[in-house]
Amino acid sequence: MSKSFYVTTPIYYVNDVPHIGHAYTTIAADVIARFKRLQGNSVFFLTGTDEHGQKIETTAQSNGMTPIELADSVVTRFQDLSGLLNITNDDFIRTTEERHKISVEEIFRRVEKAGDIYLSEYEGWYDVRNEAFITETQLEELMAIPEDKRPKIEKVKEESYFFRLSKYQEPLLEHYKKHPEFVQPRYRLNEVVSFVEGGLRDLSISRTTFTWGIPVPGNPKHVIYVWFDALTNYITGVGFPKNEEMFNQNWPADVHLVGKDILRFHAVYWPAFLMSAGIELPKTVFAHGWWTVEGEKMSKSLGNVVDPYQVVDEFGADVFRYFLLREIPFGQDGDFSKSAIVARVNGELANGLGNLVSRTLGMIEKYFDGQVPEPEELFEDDKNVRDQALAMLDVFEKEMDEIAFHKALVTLWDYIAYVNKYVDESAPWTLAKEKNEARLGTVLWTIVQAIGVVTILIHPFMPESAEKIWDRLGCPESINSKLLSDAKEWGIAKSGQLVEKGQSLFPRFDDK
Ligand code: ME8
Repeated sequence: MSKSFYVTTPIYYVNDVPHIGHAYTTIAADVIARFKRLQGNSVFFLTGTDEHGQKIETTAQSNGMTPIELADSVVTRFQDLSGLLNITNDDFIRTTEERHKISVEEIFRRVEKAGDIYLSEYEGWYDVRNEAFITETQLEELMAIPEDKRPKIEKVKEESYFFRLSKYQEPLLEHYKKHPEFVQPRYRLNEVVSFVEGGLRDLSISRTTFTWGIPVPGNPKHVIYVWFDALTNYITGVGFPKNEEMFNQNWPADVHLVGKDILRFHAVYWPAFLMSAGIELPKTVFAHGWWTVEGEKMSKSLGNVVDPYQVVDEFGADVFRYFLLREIPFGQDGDFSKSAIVARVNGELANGLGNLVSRTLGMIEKYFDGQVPEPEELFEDDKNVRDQALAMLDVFEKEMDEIAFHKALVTLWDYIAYVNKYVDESAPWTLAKEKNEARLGTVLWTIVQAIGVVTILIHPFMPESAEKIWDRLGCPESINSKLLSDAKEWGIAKSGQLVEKGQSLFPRFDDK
C-alpha cells in the first residue's frame, strides 16, 4: 500500500477554551485532509491537546484544581470542535496518555544515546505563557515592551538537561537548502534561516521547579521540557515506537500546519530532535497568519476573544469554514468581523452559488417536472461551459496542492460567475416562452453538470452545503464516494434524475 498523506494541527493548550485561532488551523487541516481524500489518497489526520507544562500547572492551581482535572474538563471543548465544525480527524491525541509517555521516553533515550543530551545548569529567563526559554536578543526585545503589556517572564536558575542544538546548526541549514519546501510559505523560510544562521545555543530540555510533565527517564527529579514532549505527539499519533506498520504507513508527515507563532519550534527544534533520534523529517511545515478581531489583537483582557461555538450558532459551520479560508491568503494575517462574514455570505454564497443552484433547480421543476432533461445538440456556448470546467479543475487542483485556499476559491467562484452569465445569456425563461424545448433542455442539462462539478469541489470547504446540493441534484450515490476524477467526467447528473429546489441554501443577512 502506498504511503498515506499525513496532516497535523498543533496540539492546543488546555489552559483555556478554544477560540477562532484554534478553529482556523483545524479547519484548514480538515480541508486539506478532505481534498487529499478527494484526490484518491488515503489520509491520516491528527489533532489533539498539549496538557503538560508549567502554564497548565499554574492555571490549574489558580482554579483550585489538579492539572489533570483541568485538562479533563477543558479537553472536551476541543474534542467537540470536530462535531461542531465537521472535522474529519482520524485521531485525537492527549499528551497525558500512556502511549505518549512511552513515545517521549523512547525518543529521549534515542537522543541521549546519540550523545546529544548532557546535564548542566540553566540560568536565564523563562516565558511561562509561551513555555519558552529566552535568549539575550529576545530579552532585549521583551524589555522594550511596556511592562503591563509584556508577557510574564521569570528568572530561572536550576539544574537542567541540555540538548546539543548547536550541533545541528549546519545540518539544519543544509536541510533548508536542499528542501526549500520544508518551510512554507516561502517567505517564512528566510526568517527561519536567518534565525539559525544567527547561531544556535544548546537548549534546556528539562525542568526541576515543577512536576507536571513526563519525568526524565532515569532521573525523575526532572520533567521533560514541554515542547520536547509536545512535538513528539506527531510521531506518537502514528504508532511510534511500537506500531511499526502504522508508523511506516504514515510517517513522515506531509504537512504540519501551525500558526506563525510556533514556527521556530517546528522548523528548528523539531527537525533537530528528529535528526538526533535518527527519524526522518516531516516534508513541510506550513505557517499560517494571525487573526485580529475588528482590527485589534485578540486577548482575554480586551474581552474580544471569538468563540467558535457562537460563530457557528449565528452563521453555521459552512459559512464559518468558507469565510476563514476565503478571507485571507493562507499564510498572511487577517481581520475577523461579523460585517466581513455578512459581506461574503451575501455577495458570494447567496448571490453567486445559492442563486445559481436555486434558479436552475427551480426551472427544472417548472419546465421538466423536476427531471433533469436530455441534452440535444451541444452548441459552442454549451461546450465552453464544459471546457471551462475542465480548465478550472486543473488550476483548482494545483492551487489546492499549494495550500492556496483563497486562490482555489477565487478560481471556483470565477467559474460560478461564468456559469451564471451563461444562464443569463442563454435565458432559459425565453426559450420556455418560445417553446424551444430542445435548446431549453440542453441549456438546463449543461448548467446542472456545471453545478455537479462545483458541488464536488466545494465539498472539502463546505461539507454540509455540498451534501445538501448533491441531494437536491438527485444524485444517487453519496457525495462522499466521489473523487476528483468523477468531477472531470462531464455528465455527473443523469437525465431523468429528480431534482428539488428546496429552501434557500444561504439566507442573506441584513448588512447592519
Ligand atoms: O502553541 N490566529 O498551543 P496554543 C490564528 N501547545 N491562529 C491562532 C491564533 C490567532 N489569533 N491564536 C492561536 C500551542 N492560533 C502549543 C502547540 S504543537 C506541538 C504545540 C492557533 O493553544 C495557531 O495554530 O497556544 C497557533 O499555532 C495555535 O493556535 C497555538 O495554540
